[in-house]
Amino acid sequence: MLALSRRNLLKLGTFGFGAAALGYARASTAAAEITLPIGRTTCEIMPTLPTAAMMGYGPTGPTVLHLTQGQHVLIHAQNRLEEVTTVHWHGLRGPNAQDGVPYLTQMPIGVGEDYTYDLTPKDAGTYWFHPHCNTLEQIARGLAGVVVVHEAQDPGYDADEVIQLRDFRLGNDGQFIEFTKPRNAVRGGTLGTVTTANWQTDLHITAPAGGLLRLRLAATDVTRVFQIAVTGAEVRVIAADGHPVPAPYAIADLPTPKNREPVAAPGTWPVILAPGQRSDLAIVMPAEGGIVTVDMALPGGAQKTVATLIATGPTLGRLVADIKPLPANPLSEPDLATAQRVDFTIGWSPDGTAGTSGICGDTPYRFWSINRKLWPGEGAPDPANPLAPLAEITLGKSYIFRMKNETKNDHPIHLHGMAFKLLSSNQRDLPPHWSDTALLRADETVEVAFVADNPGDWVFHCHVIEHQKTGLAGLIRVA
Ligand SMILES: [Cu+2]
Repeated sequence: MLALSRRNLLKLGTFGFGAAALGYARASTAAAEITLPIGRTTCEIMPTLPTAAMMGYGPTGPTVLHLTQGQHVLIHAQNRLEEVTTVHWHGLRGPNAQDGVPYLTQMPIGVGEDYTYDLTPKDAGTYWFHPHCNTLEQIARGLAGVVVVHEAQDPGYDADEVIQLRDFRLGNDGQFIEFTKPRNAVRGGTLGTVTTANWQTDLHITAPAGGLLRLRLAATDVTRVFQIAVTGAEVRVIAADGHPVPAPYAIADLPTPKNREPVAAPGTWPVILAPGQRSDLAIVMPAEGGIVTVDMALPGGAQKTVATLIATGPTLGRLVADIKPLPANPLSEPDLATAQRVDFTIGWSPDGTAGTSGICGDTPYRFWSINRKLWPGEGAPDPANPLAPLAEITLGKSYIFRMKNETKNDHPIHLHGMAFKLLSSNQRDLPPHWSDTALLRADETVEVAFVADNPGDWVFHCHVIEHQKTGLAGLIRVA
């Protein structure tokens, strides 16, 4: 279960205490309190070239919090950075006051301050957490962690592992280079230079031979859209964006130089993970010594292995027939017959500039908009000009959000506080599932439906963080 790597680093940076104190990384599922230190760290992402000035949730690289469905937990965030931050719990449906959005749901956590988040996860599955303040720089420097919410009843896997997929923007010396360029922010975003799995370029994980491995993939990059496949084993997708799929399905092939747009075989779908999205895979591990690779698509039909799974020990003899649907989460089924439709157009900004507060990493540029409206940024709001919601919707009613991307860039659109059901795309056959982050590809229109069952002001934004920071964000008010 331990998702931390031994090869990865370990300088204590500003944390000032050793890994032994960090019960959070592998908290008992019975833990009711977790300490989440946030500070500077150093990590060896590129071999022999430690990257300085990273930020981490704890000093030991990628962090996984283990919670249990329905179990109350207090998470004590300790800000030991030299700047303010917050923690947003991506996909966890909780009270608005625990959502971690600066000025909207809480004041930023000041330098040296502590802040306690009070959560009781309604849903089992794979979620993640990150700052919502100076978001581009803080995530780019390493502030992203995974939340595993275990089912109240053990679903019976022989092993359970997490892989965070993300890039770092490093120069040849292993040190950070500029995180954003305006000419990229106005297009697809600024890609990282080193693609990693759990902050490593050559991740190896062992799992029981012949066993059923639950592999939780989380795309926590600020820009890159991953397409993933698994080679060397039978595999089924069992959950997407945290929530179980009704019927586990096989993964479509990756593009190849000969077949750049492969047609998915019936009953299979590609695993495409845009920033913020997750996929839980059930993998039947091969016999002892067998090798399974997790591969990603590269431009031009090339492929690259991002992680290697190695089968060890006497075979457990599990079969693909042993993969069962996970128990459904307690989501409210929208009533499509009475649902009201709300239209959103994801587009360019009507106005390229905006004032900047200088707080929370605000930028002077505004390139993007939703319904031609600009998000003023994560900084302190102007009291004379309070944030107007993009939509005000009624608690308890069903809605269809029709999201139209009128641009040529990918936009993974994330709604805080609630999960929605994917209904349709004007371009693709979508696997049936619930999500909190819907990817809109170029010129794509996607419809999602949900019950507005969580009151509050919820942020609705693109998870390409340069897009979010330059206008592609807004508020949905549920009251
Ligand atoms: Cu976007």
